[in-house]
Amino acid sequence: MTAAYISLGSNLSPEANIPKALELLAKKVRLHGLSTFYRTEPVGPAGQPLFVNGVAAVRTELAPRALKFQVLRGIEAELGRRRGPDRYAPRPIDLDILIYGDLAVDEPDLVLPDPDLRTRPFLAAALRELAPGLAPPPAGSPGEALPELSRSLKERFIHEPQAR
Ligand code: PH2
Ligand code: MG
Ligand code: MG
Repeated sequence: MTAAYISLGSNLSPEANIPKALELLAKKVRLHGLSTFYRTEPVGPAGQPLFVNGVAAVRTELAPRALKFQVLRGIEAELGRRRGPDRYAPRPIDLDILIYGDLAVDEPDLVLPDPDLRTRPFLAAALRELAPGLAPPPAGSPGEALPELSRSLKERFIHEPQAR
């Protein structure tokens, strides 16, 4: 089993799509921790809806490429995401591997740890809650914490003591 950390982001009906994504994710990996979820300003072009972002702690037997291209991309497609040329297009759900064990990978379609951890304070802050030793110091504010949503997601999806 490998410990991995997966980021969730949505700026199309996030209150519906984040729980749906967690439900599907929990069928494929052991989901054992959830960070606070934050409402965040869109990174990139302005004029998009605000995002909700958070991080899940999981354990898995899946190799990183299977986790990304079969499981995470499969869930994104199931929730209606269609990938086009605009990598900043609003999306019902985006699932990224932030950390996979102690693996470092630098391939055209997979970079681990996720370099966005260094530039997006909401990712570093959320990961820090689950794995303080693995997160870079957040460079700036993570955004507005969403305590109600965060609590309800933990209640619904986390059945073991929150552990790393
Ligand atoms: N993802 C993007 C582009 N911009 N902004 C926020 N706040 N959160 C995201 O997850 C995000 C984004 C595409 O990678
Ligand atoms: Mg992303
Ligand atoms: Mg992605």
